[in-house]
Amino acid sequence: MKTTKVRTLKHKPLIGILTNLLIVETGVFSGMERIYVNRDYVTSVLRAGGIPVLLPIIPDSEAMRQQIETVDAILISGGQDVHPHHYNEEPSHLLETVCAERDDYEIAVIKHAFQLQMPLFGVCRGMQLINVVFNGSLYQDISNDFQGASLQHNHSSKKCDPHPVNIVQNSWLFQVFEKETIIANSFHHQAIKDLAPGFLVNAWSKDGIIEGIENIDGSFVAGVQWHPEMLTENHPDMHKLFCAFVSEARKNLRIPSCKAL
Ligand SMILES: [Mn+2]
Repeated sequence: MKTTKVRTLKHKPLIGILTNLLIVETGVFSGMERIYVNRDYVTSVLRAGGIPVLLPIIPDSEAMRQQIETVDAILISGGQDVHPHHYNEEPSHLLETVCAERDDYEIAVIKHAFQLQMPLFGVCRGMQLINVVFNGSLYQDISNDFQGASLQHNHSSKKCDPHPVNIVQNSWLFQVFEKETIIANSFHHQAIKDLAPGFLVNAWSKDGIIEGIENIDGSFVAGVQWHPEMLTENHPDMHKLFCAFVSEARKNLRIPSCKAL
């Protein structure tokens, strides 16, 4: 018998997780490209009640549109520096690895998902890329470009000393945490310079780095500069953050049979 594949409110939302490219360095598959994402993203989405779906970088824009229309929300993972051409700057000597193919794909995904009013949440590079797509800019290297950076924002080990982050009242993020200060890990050498129009800062570090943004009007777009996905197992605040994103995705379940429920 033919079945109709329609998701309803009874289903968990599908969270599309944008992935990265890795070139295998050793062994029989040396030189081959792999598609991957850190497992923490998958685990955190599952723990928060979503179904993780990994979305590989694909160069065909029509295929990309179909690809992202299969999910209910997009989680933009961390990774390389965004190429500064995307915010009209030349590369500085402190720019680190970039991936043009990933930039192009993810910029197209963010634009199309936003047109579809699909919830978007960015982590680290993901937040920075959101800011760039909506016409903001970045510091290419905090230590060189941002006067007054006093905290260690770029830890080299997963077991870093976290830095505190102040949450801005009346923001979506404040509704999530219900507190003015949280503790965040920090693995970034870049940061937002000019905030994109239409967004507000919802989190600051004490030395003045933007640690979170959200859009003011319209469909849900937000991001944080730290890596909550690495913390959800032991930090209830970060689990709540993923739950809040998944609940935004749940609102977006496309449900042709909704009225019949
Ligand atoms: Mn930081």
